[in-house]
Amino acid sequence: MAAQTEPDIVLYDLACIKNVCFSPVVWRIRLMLNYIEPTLKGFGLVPGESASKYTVPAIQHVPTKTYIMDSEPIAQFLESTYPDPAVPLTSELGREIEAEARAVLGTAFRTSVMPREMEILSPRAQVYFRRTREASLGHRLQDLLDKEEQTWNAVGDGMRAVGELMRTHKADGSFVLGAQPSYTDFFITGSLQCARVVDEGVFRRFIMYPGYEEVYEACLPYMEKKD
Ligand SMILES: N[C@@H](CCC(=O)N[C@@H](CS)C(=O)NCC(=O)O)C(=O)O
Repeated sequence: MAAQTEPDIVLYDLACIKNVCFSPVVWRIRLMLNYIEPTLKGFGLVPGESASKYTVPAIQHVPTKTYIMDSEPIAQFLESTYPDPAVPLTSELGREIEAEARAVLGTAFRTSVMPREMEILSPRAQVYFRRTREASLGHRLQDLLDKEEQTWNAVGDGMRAVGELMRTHKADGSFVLGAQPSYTDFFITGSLQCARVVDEGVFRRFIMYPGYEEVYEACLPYMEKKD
């Protein structure tokens, strides 16, 4: 019997000179794929990746020739197509954490990660991202770094509050909902891993707040495959 070489899922990612996944939204889906990998392997499938178009993440589901873009619809598709192991996509606590994290972690992230990620994008991607990001900001990406300390001071209380929320079920385990991962863990860890690939110092700054490192470390088994 011929070995099956065609992947079931093709994940589209950004071009990065470190040749690793770094976009926070792509990491959400990669974490989910790596978590359900035993299921995919059970079907005799091998993973494979390709280049990006439009926004990433985007996937191609090869057996059904389905293309899907954006992390949320991709997560819904994966969860309904590969329900075992389950990845709870929403919970009341998860929604609250994601909304708060978008506001506080997102603000610090945009200030500290966005200007620095230029360094690791492929040269073509860098030109494109610099042009589009600077046009929407109305100033140079570099200027964000002038307000870095001020920004982190302003989000400190919010960062601590999100960390506290993430420890709600700490008696049952390190994940947001306790013993098993949910989409919220991949949401948070995706951003932390992106920060880490871009700049270790920024990553350390995030995990100084209690609660973040626990979730990140609990997700480490699903980050071994990162290219
Ligand atoms: N809401 C989308 C966001 C996707 C997104 O903005 N991806 C960025 C990379 S982090 C991208 O591909 N940008 C391309 C562009 O801005 O043209 C998701 O959750 O997937």
